Amino acid sequence: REQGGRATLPDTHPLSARLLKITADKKTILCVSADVIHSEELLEIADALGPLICVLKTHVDILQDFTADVASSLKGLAIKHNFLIFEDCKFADIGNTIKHQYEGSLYRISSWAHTIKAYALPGPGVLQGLGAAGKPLGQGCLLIAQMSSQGSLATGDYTQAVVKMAEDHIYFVFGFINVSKISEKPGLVHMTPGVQILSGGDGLGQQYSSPEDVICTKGSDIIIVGRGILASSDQLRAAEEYRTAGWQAYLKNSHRPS
Ligand code: UP6
Repeated sequence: REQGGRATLPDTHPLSARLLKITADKKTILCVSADVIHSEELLEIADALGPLICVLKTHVDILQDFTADVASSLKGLAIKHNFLIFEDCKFADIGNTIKHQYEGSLYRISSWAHTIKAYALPGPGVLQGLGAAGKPLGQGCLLIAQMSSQGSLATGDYTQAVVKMAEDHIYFVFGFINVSKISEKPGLVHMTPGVQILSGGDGLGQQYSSPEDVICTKGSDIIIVGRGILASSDQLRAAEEYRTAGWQAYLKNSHRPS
């Protein structure tokens, strides 16, 4: 089933449906990870690369100069270019604490990020806490089922338990952070970080796979690319290269749900 078809299945989370529709409409499965420390640069990236991406991933806690205005500008750019905002604050605490972290603090993440991601490690209270704040706003959550980093402990039985938790909470969870496809439910979206056209690592544990490997061999849906684009002297050209590589891999992918 093509992305647009998956989007219309009855048990597909509205956010999955929206994301799959964006990928089909814009012909892109590229999520850019805008890991920069200045808000102005973040907004420039969002505006310049917005037409090429389906998701913009932020790390708001590495910004040196975040303000509420930055969040509203980001929201405006997400509407202008039709992408989702994914704040990559990795929540892992008891439900009550992460509810505060998600809706409160300086960042008020639930008011501007369509999705966040969480560790399943503390148990389903994580989703109760985040869901209490995010569900009424129409936001969703990705569960970290596997990690791209070397020696990750999120493997085997742990990964299987995360899949079960996601499938039990599809009212709020709409997908995974994963290395390879782990659920057959077409409404759950698989998003993979650690992507560069040239494989290798960063010397700090990150491991890279190519868009073709991630999509065609591992069966994922979305490629998350940070430094592969950000470190380029021509970010627009690099983003176009990743958009094309990702979309060609998507078209070739025999694993895509049918
Ligand atoms: N990220 C990973 N691996 C994971 C989960 N998240 O790399 O398992 C995030 C990092 C970073 C981005 O926090 O924001 O994805 C990858 O950036 P890079 O492409 O520059 O390595």
